Amino acid sequence: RLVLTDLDGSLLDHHSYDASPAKPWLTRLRQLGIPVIPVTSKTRAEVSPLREALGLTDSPFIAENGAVIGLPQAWCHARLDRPGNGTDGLVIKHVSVDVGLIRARLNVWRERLGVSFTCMSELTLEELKSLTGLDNDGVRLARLREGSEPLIWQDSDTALESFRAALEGDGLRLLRGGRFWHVIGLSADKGSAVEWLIQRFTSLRGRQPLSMGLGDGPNDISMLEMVDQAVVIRGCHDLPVEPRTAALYRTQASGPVGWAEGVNYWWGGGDGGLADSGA
Ligand code: 2M8
Ligand code: MG
Ligand code: MG
Repeated sequence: RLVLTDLDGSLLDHHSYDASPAKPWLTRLRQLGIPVIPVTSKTRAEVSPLREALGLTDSPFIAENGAVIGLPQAWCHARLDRPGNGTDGLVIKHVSVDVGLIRARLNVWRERLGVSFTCMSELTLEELKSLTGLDNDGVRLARLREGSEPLIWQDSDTALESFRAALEGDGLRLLRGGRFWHVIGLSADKGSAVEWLIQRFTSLRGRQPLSMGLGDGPNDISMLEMVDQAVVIRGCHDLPVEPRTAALYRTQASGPVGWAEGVNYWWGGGDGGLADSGA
């Protein structure tokens, strides 16, 4: 089995970034050897201390909405991966377009279309802190981007559609996160990265995993459509999250309380639960 999970607003509380209510399930899954894989808009630099704090260092992770994939040794393929080009012996795969190119194209379209937005890299540290509730260290790590740029849209919905079309011509797309729009390469999203990881698991273990996915935002839909069992966690804002999948559970609670509710729904007991499966 595999758990693939969004962080902000899902495993972590949208405001406090706390994961405590999910801890009993995290411990149980670790004891059973079931990987819990972060699939997030956050950067590799942000994910690294979180993996340590949440006890997820044996799991791979997907950062920047699918633009960056990190693999621990046990997930590496002797023939396909060059050994440990990342910190902690991790193999890092960059899937998308380099962030420098994304920023350059954003500046071109801002001028040509005359639209208004502010990129995360243009916000002052103080602005970013008050917008996200992150501390000094948090915003510093959030700005270390490799394959996607978050931005705050400050123009009309019509202008947003022209902007979206212009970006598509460049091989770029817009994804909606909790607070920001994220600009990323067209080929990258959470769903494609999750599909890639599930294939990797299957080729290493010689069998398909049963996969559960949990998320609260529109950028989680592609991931939720890729897994066997999906959980939509109640969001803090009214964003439509409508994955096309039959095996879907919507939680009553939001954040990590909803996360535990979702895992409990699918794997807590009864048919398909962990108690009678031996994982
Ligand atoms: C951004 O991501 C969230 C995820 O939904 C958002 O769009 O609101 C990212 O920039 C991430 O790196 C950062 O940690 C987070 C902080 O709230 O915001
Ligand atoms: Mg989220
Ligand atoms: Mg997210």
